[in-house]
Amino acid sequence: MTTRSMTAVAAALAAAGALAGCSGMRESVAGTASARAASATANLRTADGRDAGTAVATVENGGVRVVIDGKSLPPGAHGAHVHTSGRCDAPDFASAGGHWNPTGKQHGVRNPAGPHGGDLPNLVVASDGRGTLSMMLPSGSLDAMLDSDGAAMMIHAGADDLVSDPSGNSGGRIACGVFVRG
Ligand SMILES: [Cu+2]
Repeated sequence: MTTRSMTAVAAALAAAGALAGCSGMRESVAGTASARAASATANLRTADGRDAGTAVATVENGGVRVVIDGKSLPPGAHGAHVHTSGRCDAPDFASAGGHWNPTGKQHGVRNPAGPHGGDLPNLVVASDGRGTLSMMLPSGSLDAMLDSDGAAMMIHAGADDLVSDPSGNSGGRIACGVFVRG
Protein backbone atom coordinates (compact mmCIF):
# COMPACT_ATOMS: atom_id res chain seq x y z
CA MET A 1 0.00 0.00 0.00
CA THR A 2 1.35 3.44 -0.85
CA THR A 3 1.77 6.17 1.70
CA ARG A 4 -0.92 8.11 -0.07
CA SER A 5 -3.51 5.27 0.11
CA MET A 6 -2.57 4.64 3.74
CA THR A 7 -3.40 8.25 4.45
CA ALA A 8 -6.75 7.80 2.74
CA VAL A 9 -7.46 4.70 4.83
CA ALA A 10 -6.51 6.56 8.00
CA ALA A 11 -8.86 9.37 7.07
CA ALA A 12 -11.67 6.91 6.40
CA LEU A 13 -11.08 5.19 9.72
CA ALA A 14 -11.08 8.54 11.51
CA ALA A 15 -14.37 9.43 9.84
CA ALA A 16 -15.86 6.07 10.84
CA GLY A 17 -14.68 6.61 14.39
CA ALA A 18 -16.25 10.04 14.52
CA LEU A 19 -19.51 8.59 13.22
CA ALA A 20 -19.50 5.80 15.78
CA GLY A 21 -18.79 8.27 18.55
CA CYS A 22 -21.84 10.38 17.76
CA SER A 23 -24.99 8.66 18.93
CA GLY A 24 -27.27 11.21 17.26
CA MET A 25 -25.62 10.48 13.95
CA ARG A 26 -25.97 6.73 14.42
CA GLU A 27 -29.67 7.06 15.05
CA SER A 28 -30.13 9.04 11.89
CA VAL A 29 -28.42 6.54 9.61
CA ALA A 30 -31.79 5.55 8.17
CA GLY A 31 -32.72 4.23 11.62
CA THR A 32 -30.64 1.19 10.80
CA ALA A 33 -30.30 -0.12 14.32
CA SER A 34 -33.83 0.54 15.47
CA ALA A 35 -35.39 -0.78 12.26
CA ARG A 36 -33.64 -4.11 12.58
CA ALA A 37 -35.74 -6.97 13.88
CA ALA A 38 -35.00 -7.68 17.51
CA SER A 39 -35.01 -11.41 17.02
CA ALA A 40 -33.57 -14.11 14.79
CA THR A 41 -34.78 -17.64 14.17
CA ALA A 42 -32.79 -20.75 13.34
CA ASN A 43 -34.58 -23.73 11.80
CA LEU A 44 -32.76 -26.76 13.13
CA ARG A 45 -31.97 -29.64 10.78
CA THR A 46 -30.35 -32.96 11.48
CA ALA A 47 -27.39 -34.22 9.45
CA ASP A 48 -29.83 -36.09 7.18
CA GLY A 49 -32.04 -33.04 6.71
CA ARG A 50 -34.90 -33.76 9.09
CA ASP A 51 -36.69 -30.90 10.87
CA ALA A 52 -35.38 -30.77 14.45
CA GLY A 53 -37.32 -27.72 15.65
CA THR A 54 -36.33 -24.10 16.12
CA ALA A 55 -34.15 -21.77 18.13
CA VAL A 56 -35.13 -18.12 18.54
CA ALA A 57 -32.69 -15.47 19.73
CA THR A 58 -34.32 -12.29 21.07
CA VAL A 59 -32.91 -9.04 22.43
CA GLU A 60 -33.67 -8.81 26.15
CA ASN A 61 -32.22 -6.16 28.46
CA GLY A 62 -29.45 -5.51 25.96
CA GLY A 63 -28.44 -9.18 25.94
CA VAL A 64 -29.69 -12.19 24.04
CA ARG A 65 -32.25 -14.75 25.18
CA VAL A 66 -32.25 -18.05 23.29
CA VAL A 67 -35.36 -20.22 23.27
CA ILE A 68 -34.94 -23.70 21.81
CA ASP A 69 -37.95 -25.82 20.86
CA GLY A 70 -36.38 -29.05 19.73
CA LYS A 71 -38.03 -32.12 18.24
CA SER A 72 -37.11 -35.44 16.66
CA LEU A 73 -33.93 -35.53 18.73
CA PRO A 74 -32.46 -38.47 20.69
CA PRO A 75 -33.62 -38.54 24.32
CA GLY A 76 -31.14 -37.30 26.89
CA ALA A 77 -28.99 -34.24 27.58
CA HIS A 78 -27.35 -32.48 24.65
CA GLY A 79 -24.82 -29.69 24.52
CA ALA A 80 -26.39 -26.59 22.95
CA HIS A 81 -24.34 -23.60 21.86
CA VAL A 82 -24.39 -20.65 19.53
CA HIS A 83 -21.56 -21.25 17.07
CA THR A 84 -19.66 -18.48 15.40
CA SER A 85 -20.55 -18.85 11.71
CA GLY A 86 -23.96 -19.04 10.05
CA ARG A 87 -23.22 -22.09 7.95
CA CYS A 88 -24.64 -25.55 8.56
CA ASP A 89 -23.09 -27.86 5.98
CA ALA A 90 -24.19 -31.45 6.61
CA PRO A 91 -23.26 -33.96 7.72
CA ASP A 92 -20.71 -32.78 10.30
CA PHE A 93 -21.67 -29.09 10.49
CA ALA A 94 -18.00 -28.19 10.93
CA SER A 95 -18.69 -25.15 8.75
CA ALA A 96 -20.35 -23.43 11.73
CA GLY A 97 -16.96 -23.12 13.40
CA GLY A 98 -16.41 -23.11 17.14
CA HIS A 99 -18.52 -21.55 19.84
CA TRP A 100 -19.34 -17.87 19.49
CA ASN A 101 -16.77 -16.36 21.83
CA PRO A 102 -16.69 -12.55 21.59
CA THR A 103 -14.88 -12.12 24.91
CA GLY A 104 -12.07 -14.62 24.26
CA LYS A 105 -12.88 -16.89 27.21
CA GLN A 106 -12.83 -20.64 27.71
CA HIS A 107 -15.86 -22.89 27.46
CA GLY A 108 -18.29 -23.56 30.24
CA VAL A 109 -20.37 -21.72 32.81
CA ARG A 110 -18.62 -23.80 35.49
CA ASN A 111 -15.18 -22.99 34.10
CA PRO A 112 -13.50 -20.20 36.14
CA ALA A 113 -11.94 -18.97 32.86
CA GLY A 114 -15.27 -19.11 31.02
CA PRO A 115 -17.81 -18.96 29.63
CA HIS A 116 -18.14 -18.41 25.92
CA GLY A 117 -20.80 -15.92 24.85
CA GLY A 118 -22.56 -18.75 23.03
CA ASP A 119 -22.66 -21.19 25.93
CA LEU A 120 -26.02 -22.52 27.08
CA PRO A 121 -27.15 -25.21 29.53
CA ASN A 122 -27.85 -28.69 28.19
CA LEU A 123 -30.97 -29.22 26.12
CA VAL A 124 -32.81 -32.07 27.84
CA VAL A 125 -34.80 -34.16 25.37
CA ALA A 126 -37.64 -36.39 26.58
CA SER A 127 -38.59 -39.82 25.26
CA ASP A 128 -40.88 -38.19 22.69
CA GLY A 129 -37.89 -36.46 21.11
CA ARG A 130 -38.87 -33.02 22.31
CA GLY A 131 -36.89 -30.66 24.49
CA THR A 132 -37.13 -26.97 25.33
CA LEU A 133 -34.75 -24.47 26.83
CA SER A 134 -34.95 -20.73 27.53
CA MET A 135 -31.85 -18.94 28.74
CA MET A 136 -29.94 -15.69 28.39
CA LEU A 137 -26.56 -16.02 26.69
CA PRO A 138 -23.69 -15.24 29.09
CA SER A 139 -22.55 -12.22 27.07
CA GLY A 140 -22.83 -10.36 23.80
CA SER A 141 -25.53 -8.62 21.79
CA LEU A 142 -27.73 -9.87 18.96
CA ASP A 143 -26.11 -7.43 16.53
CA ALA A 144 -22.66 -8.73 17.46
CA MET A 145 -23.83 -12.33 17.20
CA LEU A 146 -25.27 -11.69 13.74
CA ASP A 147 -22.07 -10.22 12.38
CA SER A 148 -20.99 -10.49 8.75
CA ASP A 149 -20.71 -14.28 8.86
CA GLY A 150 -23.79 -14.76 11.02
CA ALA A 151 -24.22 -17.41 13.68
CA ALA A 152 -25.65 -20.91 14.04
CA MET A 153 -27.48 -22.84 16.74
CA MET A 154 -25.86 -26.22 17.34
CA ILE A 155 -27.10 -29.29 19.17
CA HIS A 156 -24.52 -31.96 20.09
CA ALA A 157 -24.78 -35.72 20.44
CA GLY A 158 -23.83 -35.83 24.10
CA ALA A 159 -24.13 -33.86 27.30
CA ASP A 160 -22.00 -30.77 27.86
CA ASP A 161 -20.02 -31.04 31.12
CA LEU A 162 -20.14 -27.23 31.24
CA VAL A 163 -16.45 -26.95 32.13
CA SER A 164 -14.15 -28.63 29.57
CA ASP A 165 -12.67 -26.32 26.94
CA PRO A 166 -13.50 -25.96 24.09
CA SER A 167 -16.91 -27.66 23.92
CA GLY A 168 -17.65 -29.53 27.13
CA ASN A 169 -16.93 -32.98 25.68
CA SER A 170 -20.36 -32.88 24.11
CA GLY A 171 -19.42 -34.99 21.10
CA GLY A 172 -20.51 -34.71 17.50
CA ARG A 173 -22.87 -32.15 16.04
CA ILE A 174 -26.32 -33.62 15.39
CA ALA A 175 -28.50 -30.62 14.52
CA CYS A 176 -27.75 -27.16 13.23
CA GLY A 177 -29.65 -24.04 12.17
CA VAL A 178 -28.55 -20.69 10.75
CA PHE A 179 -29.95 -17.67 12.59
CA VAL A 180 -31.99 -15.47 10.26
CA ARG A 181 -33.14 -12.10 11.52
CA GLY A 182 -36.83 -11.41 11.60
CU1 LIG B 1 -21.38 -26.51 20.23
